[in-house]
Amino acid sequence: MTSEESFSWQEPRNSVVRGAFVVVEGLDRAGKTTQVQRLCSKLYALGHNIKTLRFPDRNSTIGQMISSYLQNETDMDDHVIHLLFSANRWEKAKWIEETLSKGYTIICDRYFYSGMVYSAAKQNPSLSLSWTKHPEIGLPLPDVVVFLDLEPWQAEQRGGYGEEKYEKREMQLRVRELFLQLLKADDGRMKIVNAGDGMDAVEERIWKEVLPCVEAVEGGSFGVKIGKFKG
Ligand code: FDM
Ligand code: MG
Repeated sequence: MTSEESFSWQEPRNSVVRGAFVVVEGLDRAGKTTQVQRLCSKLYALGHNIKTLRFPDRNSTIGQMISSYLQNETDMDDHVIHLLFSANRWEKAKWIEETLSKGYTIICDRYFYSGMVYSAAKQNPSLSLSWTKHPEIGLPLPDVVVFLDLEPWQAEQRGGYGEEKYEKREMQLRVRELFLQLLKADDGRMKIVNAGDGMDAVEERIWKEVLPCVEAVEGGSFGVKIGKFKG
């Protein structure tokens, strides 16, 4: 049973001011997919209305172009692939806003934080971290972002590593540095979680960061309006 099948069809069971927009970020093989599923199950068991999302969304036409690039089947200019990743989010922007307004909390596996740091990590001189932000401006802003932090050497020891384009030590080291740089400049919505230990410990840490935020947003403390990324 995938998280998509188990969580997407129910009508909202609880009436809330709006759903929370929760993003889980991290390096490749940081355990995001497992943790997203666990988080959804726990929230759902408590009666929250939940939907999941992941980027890249490989189902759309743009998503298929991205997938082919990641699998080294096609090559593209660094700016072009960056803009496709961003377009892939814009395809879902309206759905995100409507779904949150209906009272669903969305748990999202990667978002524009990945978009920015993976592109900037390529060290293309005309593709700085600040350049990468521009196409993301105006996208729905998450209420909380959990960054699952681990050292690239730990990720490498996990199954399936090295299959896709960016799963290389040098790249992952720069991605991690850039994630940490974003965290330093952040307004407090990004939470760093040590993801180097066992799955249960990591799950508990994520829960401590996410549950209070979900309860506050659903209860109305963050207002009805969904924020927009300002760059
Ligand atoms: N990735 C992901 C990007 O480079 N930009 C983006 O905007 C997003 C959402 O795609 F290496 C990278 C990160 C990762 C790859 O992601 C595929 P998954 O989560 O491993 O499927
Ligand atoms: Mg991957």
